[in-house]
Amino acid sequence: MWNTDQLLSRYDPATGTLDGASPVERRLADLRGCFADRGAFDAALALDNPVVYRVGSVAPAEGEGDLHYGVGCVMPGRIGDEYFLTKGHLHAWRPAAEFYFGLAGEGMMLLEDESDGASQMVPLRPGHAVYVPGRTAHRTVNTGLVPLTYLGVYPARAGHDYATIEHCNFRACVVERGGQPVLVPRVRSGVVCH
Ligand code: PAN
Ligand code: ZN
Repeated sequence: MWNTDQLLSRYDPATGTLDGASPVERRLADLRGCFADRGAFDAALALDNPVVYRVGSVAPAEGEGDLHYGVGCVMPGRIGDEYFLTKGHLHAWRPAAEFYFGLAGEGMMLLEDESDGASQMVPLRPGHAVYVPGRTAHRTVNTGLVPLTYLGVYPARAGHDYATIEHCNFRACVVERGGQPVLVPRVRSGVVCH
């Protein structure tokens, strides 16, 4: 029998955190190479190294069929015209899908199909359930003025492959145009992967 502490984790809307979760904090300096405009990135980092996002993950069990979950919180902000974002990843076990649920704020999920490279953005807001299929790179983008908070649930065996994205980055990015988020091809890159 499991005890209640293993089964229950409480979300605190005031802090955007789950109790019992192991927290990871990513600051601007941790996101080198993620933003399209490297000049704007270097200029921003010269001034400050703010927290861009936090994620707290819960791993109740590791067996086949088990689930892990986490709450992410991305701060509002931009580098040039590109909104603050998470590193993004593919799942190491490629068939692993993920379920996202928006809790607070407003943003987009940036998705990229590994098989054909097609990019898509899907709105993520409170009450939105977003299905991230397997074999799909995913990144969360805060397009609003307050922290974007969301729940993600994924197979325990999914694992995180950050290296593929660190090497090539996403093919598209979410930028502000006339006050609205739009999806555009990423142009300023030092690495040609695609
Ligand atoms: C999420 C992410 C979370 C942080 O829980 O881990 O949004 O993004 P990065 O992992 O890309 O830094 C998830 O997709 N887990 O699989
Ligand atoms: Zn994931």
